[in-house]
Amino acid sequence: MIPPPPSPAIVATWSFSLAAIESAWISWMAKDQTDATLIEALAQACRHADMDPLVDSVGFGGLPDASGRVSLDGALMLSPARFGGVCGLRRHLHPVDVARLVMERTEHRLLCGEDADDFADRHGLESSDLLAAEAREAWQAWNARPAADAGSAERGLRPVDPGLGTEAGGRLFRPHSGGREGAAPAGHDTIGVLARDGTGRLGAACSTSGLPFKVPGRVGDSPIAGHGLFVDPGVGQAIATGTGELISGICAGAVAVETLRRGGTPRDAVVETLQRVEKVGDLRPHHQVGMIVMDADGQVASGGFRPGFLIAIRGNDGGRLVEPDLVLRPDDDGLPESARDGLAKSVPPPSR
Ligand code: SD4
Repeated sequence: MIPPPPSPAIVATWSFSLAAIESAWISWMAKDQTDATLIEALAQACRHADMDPLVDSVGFGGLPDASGRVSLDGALMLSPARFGGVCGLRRHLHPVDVARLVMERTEHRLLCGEDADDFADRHGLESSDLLAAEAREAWQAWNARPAADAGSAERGLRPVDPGLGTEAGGRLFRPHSGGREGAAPAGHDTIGVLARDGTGRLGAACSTSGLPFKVPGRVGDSPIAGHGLFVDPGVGQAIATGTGELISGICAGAVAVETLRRGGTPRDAVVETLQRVEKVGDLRPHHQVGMIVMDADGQVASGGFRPGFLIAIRGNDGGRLVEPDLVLRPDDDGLPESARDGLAKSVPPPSR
């Protein structure tokens, strides 16, 4: 029997992505399925999140670095040969659009900083101010906090998806108090998107403002192939979100797709990747890693290192939010045993 043609699908990280992939889906499904329309769907989903000031993790609304300036990272990938990434953008709101230009108009894979902004200018992309008023206020509060509190506030920032329909909207970060209620302060995270069209074509993209109040110049996993995303046509694809230092440290995207290549299922790939995170051994209370893995047939699995991760899915049967298939440490909402000094290395106190 001839199997039915595979259905197209988009899956993405965190509940704020649901509106983003819905918008991309509508336009995508109105077009022929080509590389170009797949790329456009990925870029459109990311642009949607970039533009929402209530999403405090991506684009406009993203939290700034320790100097009070926003910097954005992002990437687009169709295969190991068709990849573009960009990091440290300070003037362009849509990293995936710049990454697409890197992929399509250069022989390079990754551009950074001011030169990446200049490159975007030369290709006609508009500059804009990236710092939303709410993000500026969050930075001012962070910057003004008593020196004695340095470390404690950052230690509590762990991405916890409030779900749809809550007042927290796209805000993922809240002080880690052991409880799941309460106002969500400004925070951060990434939109990561995996798409597969009806012909089996794969593609991934991500856009992020990175860690809040990060050391200026810090680059996370999102713009790097094999770290925050990886696509190997015929094998599968993966996207990661959360603490970029952990994701990069184990090359999470590559690990996940290599698990598929060895014959593992998407669930195997998620488990293996999260277990490697655990083996890193320097886990702090604010650390989180979320993974989504899709194989070449379109089977999807997702997982979080700790509770608080949600996945958005859009297919022919509609859009929905789902809990991850597995949480490696389901009861771990408190201090991990490896937390020693409680000062997040990736988010140091201000230098003053
Ligand atoms: C990063 N993983 O830069 C990205 C985005 C992020 O929590 O902040 N996730 O580390």
